[in-house]
Amino acid sequence: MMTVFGLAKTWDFPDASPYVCKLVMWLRLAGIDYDLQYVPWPDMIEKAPRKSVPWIEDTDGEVIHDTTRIIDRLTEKYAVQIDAHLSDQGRAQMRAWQRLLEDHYYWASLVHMRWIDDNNWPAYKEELAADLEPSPEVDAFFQEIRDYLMGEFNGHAVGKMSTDEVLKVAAEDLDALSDGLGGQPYLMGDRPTSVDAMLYACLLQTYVTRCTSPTVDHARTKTNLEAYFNRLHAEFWTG
Ligand SMILES: N[C@@H](CCC(=O)N[C@@H](CS)C(=O)NCC(=O)O)C(=O)O
Repeated sequence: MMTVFGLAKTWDFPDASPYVCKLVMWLRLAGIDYDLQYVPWPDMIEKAPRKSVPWIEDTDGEVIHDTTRIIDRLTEKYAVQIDAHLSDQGRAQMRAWQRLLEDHYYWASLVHMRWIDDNNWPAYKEELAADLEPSPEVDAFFQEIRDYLMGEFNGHAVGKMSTDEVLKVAAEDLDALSDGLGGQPYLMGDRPTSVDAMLYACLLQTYVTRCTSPTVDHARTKTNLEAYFNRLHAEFWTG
């Protein structure tokens, strides 16, 4: 069976990383069996081909990293049809949603509420370190990772914004996603497509988080997004 390498089970997510959640959801949408194995820090940095999760090792030994590359390769290798019905315009629209989710919402919402917001960091760190014996070394290690993530956040466009601005643009993303979804069952219409995997992952880590944030409060006002999330969750995870 294909192995997916992730970071750690966190709260009620299959993995701390939204990208791992995206990939395992995509594999479920595509009907491909997988085994999720965790490679927590610091081992992940040593073992991951690009120092980030997820990566996969397929049954034939092929190793692939980066969710978009993994999905493209598996689509080709196993003739996965979930996006086959999309027109060129549909594919362009799907790409734009993907970029909004991965290059914007991920930072303005998910990274911000867990890694940057001082109110949520202690609880998140406690969860990340749950399997480790508490010690000053463990504290120092997670502070180092937080500093690294803060550096990445600051180097990103939203990192230049005030907290109020970050919360505003995260809310705008949710508004756009809610309006884009409208009353459709899936983001691209009547059938699930690859982008539903990342939308599901982002909403999972927004609705099922233990962080408190105006972004989470705003997401709760988007009843069509919450209903979409609950439906996919029931269909593919708990059903
Ligand atoms: N473009 C990559 C992004 C993966 C990514 O950013 N993973 C994060 C976890 S959510 C990570 O491993 N970060 C560690 C690092 O950047 O060193 C993908 O689609 O797989």
